[in-house]
Order: sequence, then structure tokens, then C-alpha cells
Amino acid sequence: MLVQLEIVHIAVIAAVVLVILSVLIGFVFKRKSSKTTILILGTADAGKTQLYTRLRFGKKTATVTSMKENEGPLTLENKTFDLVDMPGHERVRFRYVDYLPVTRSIVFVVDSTTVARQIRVVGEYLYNVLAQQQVQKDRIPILIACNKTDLITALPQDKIQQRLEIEINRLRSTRTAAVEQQEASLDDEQEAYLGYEGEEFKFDHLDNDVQFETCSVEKDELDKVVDWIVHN
Ligand SMILES: Nc1nc2c(ncn2[C@@H]2O[C@H](COP(=O)(O)OP(=O)(O)OP(=O)(O)O)[C@@H](O)[C@H]2O)c(=O)[nH]1
Ligand SMILES: [Mg+2]
Repeated sequence: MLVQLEIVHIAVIAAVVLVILSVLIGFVFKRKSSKTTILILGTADAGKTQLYTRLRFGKKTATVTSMKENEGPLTLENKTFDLVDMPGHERVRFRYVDYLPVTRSIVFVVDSTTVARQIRVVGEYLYNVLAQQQVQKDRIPILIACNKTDLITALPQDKIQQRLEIEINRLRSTRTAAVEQQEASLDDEQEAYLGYEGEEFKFDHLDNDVQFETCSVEKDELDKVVDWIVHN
């Protein structure tokens, strides 16, 4: 009798665990497959529109500074995505937040030849992206595509990563100080803290998967970018 009761107990626990597991697995898969938008972000002149046209139409076209988004379907290895090229102009670049609820992954394009000079503006934009509640909550994967490697003035990928980490570290301390000064209330709108408190900022410290790769839209060296999009 006692043994029978124990068996019933175990069976009930096993059933509950199974139900919870299947709900969790279903939730994870559904979340991943239902979102198809790939956001191309980055400051002006990084090469976003060139990347967009190369990926979608397989060719280069002359581009001018974008003031509105380009959007359309992109099929890679039998998967169809919705590709969005956001303008890098400072007045419109923050509109990307409207797309976050449907965003599957973000390709953040950096001009490797000017990133050192523009580290403030690039770092600030990237910080804004990484600190978005939705980006953190959904753990949206981010690729930092270090573009224009065909030019000899291009900074190597590891140096770009280092410079961005230093810049984000600097921004983090000034922002935290500002928040403390204002004694801001802890509402939902507040930016999330990036990385570990008391430690220098490293991309590795984030819950999101942040990867760095080099590319050249000009020379059609986009294998690593395409591969990343397909697998994220
Ligand atoms: N050498 C070189 N030039 C590139 C490469 N990719 C883009 N460019 C050039 O960079 C310039 C800017 O490219 P766009 O694609 O228009 O830049 P964008 O990021 O869309 O800029 P905004 O629309 O202003 O935000 C163009 O003159 C491109 O030809 C590259 O891989 N190598
Ligand atoms: Mg553009």
C-alpha cells in the first residue's frame, strides 16, 4: 500500500515536471521562430545601406545618407527574415526601438576606419542599444560587424572591441553618477546597468551574446555576417 502510494507520488511529480518542461521548451522555440526581424544599426556612413542592398539584391548601388528605414524580406538558407536598415543620422537613429518587440537579432555596423575618431558617438549609440530593457529581457543577440576591412586604415577587430569596452566603461560611470545625483526613481524606463558592478566593462559580462566579426561590403566579404544571421 505504502509502495503504491509512493509510485503514485512519483508519477504525479514526473507528470508535473514534464508539463513544466514542455511549456518552457515550447516557449523558447516559439519566441525564437516567431521573430524574424534583423535590425541593421550603426552610426552614419558605416555601410548599413550598402550591406542591406548587397544582402537583399546581391549588388552594390550608390547610396546617399539615409533619412528613413529600408525594409524587406531576405531569404538565406531557406529561412526568410525581415531585414531593416535604420538610418544612422542622429535625429532618426533612435527610432529603432519601435522594432525591438519583433527583433530577432541586431547587426551593429562599425566603420573600422573611423571608429577611433568617432568612439564617443559610436560608443554612445551602442550603449543605448545594449541598455534597452527589451534587448536585455529577450537577450537579443548582437553582431558588431567591423566593416571596410579592405581599407588599410581599418582598425583590427580586437582593438575595436577594446576601444568600445573602454568607452562603455566610461559612459557607465558618468551615467551612474548622473542617476545618483538626480535620485531618479526606479521606474521601468530606467536603463539597465551594463556588466558587473565594481569591474571594468567587458562584453563577456553581458547576458546577451555579443560577437565581433570583420567584413567588407565593398569586397563582398560577408560570409561571417551571413553565417551569423542564419545561426542567430
Ligand atoms: N571601402 C569601403 N567602403 C564602404 C564599404 N561599405 C560601405 N562603404 C562606403 O561607405 C559609404 C557609406 O555607405 P552607406 O551604406 O550609405 O552608409 P550608411 O551606414 O547607410 O549611412 P547612413 O545612411 O548615413 O546611416 C559609401 O560611400 C559606401 O560606398 C566597405 O566595405 N569598404
Ligand atoms: Mg544608409
